[in-house]
Amino acid sequence: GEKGKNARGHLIVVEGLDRSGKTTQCHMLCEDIGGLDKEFKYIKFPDRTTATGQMINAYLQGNAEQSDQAIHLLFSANRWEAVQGILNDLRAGHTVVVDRYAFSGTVYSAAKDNPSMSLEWCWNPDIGLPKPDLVLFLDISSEDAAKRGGYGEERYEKQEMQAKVRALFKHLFSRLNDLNVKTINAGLPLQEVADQIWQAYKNLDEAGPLTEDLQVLS
Ligand code: NYM
Repeated sequence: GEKGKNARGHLIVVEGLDRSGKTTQCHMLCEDIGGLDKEFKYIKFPDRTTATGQMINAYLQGNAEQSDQAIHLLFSANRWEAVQGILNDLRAGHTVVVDRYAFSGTVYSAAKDNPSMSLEWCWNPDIGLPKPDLVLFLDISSEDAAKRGGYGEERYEKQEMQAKVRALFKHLFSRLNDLNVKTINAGLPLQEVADQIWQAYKNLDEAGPLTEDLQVLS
């Protein structure tokens, strides 16, 4: 359909465990959006290229230590520093596809079971970030994820941690009830997952141009 001049782009977030196929699916989604002759932008968090991203990368690879609180806030800062760029793209009418976001930020930190970091505490620094129009949660059991060639060498890539993260994702999404979350069985074959993601995107796109202002996470 014709896009109104003031229509903003959609903000779409893809979330899930390590090895759930997020990055592959983001690329397939972007390719299909581009195929409709629409402009899109792909963003991945953590963005390891920035100053905060380099600190996060060193932490994840085991080359630097950080307190649980400090690394949590660095992950959040790594999103906050990207906000103006995301808003500019959305206002230009581009679809923005985001690979991990505040939801990963909250559940990976909460899964550490640090008694001073409740789920609420972990969510707090991301309050005010642009709110996605659609969250695609690629759900896979930690057992099935582990079968996909095994986890890597980074921090958090252990099955016990992943099982906690999965439970916390479900808990967090059940609590954020004004959020548009679509859970997709990521244990299905690649193309079936891609088809379901595409259907969810089409539903959003066919609902018509977005003229209202973007909301924020609360
Ligand atoms: N991660 C990712 C967090 O702990 N907090 C965050 O805010 C984000 C965005 O970083 N195991 C974790 C999840 C992953 C790790 O992500 C690196 P990726 O998508 O593998 O680069």
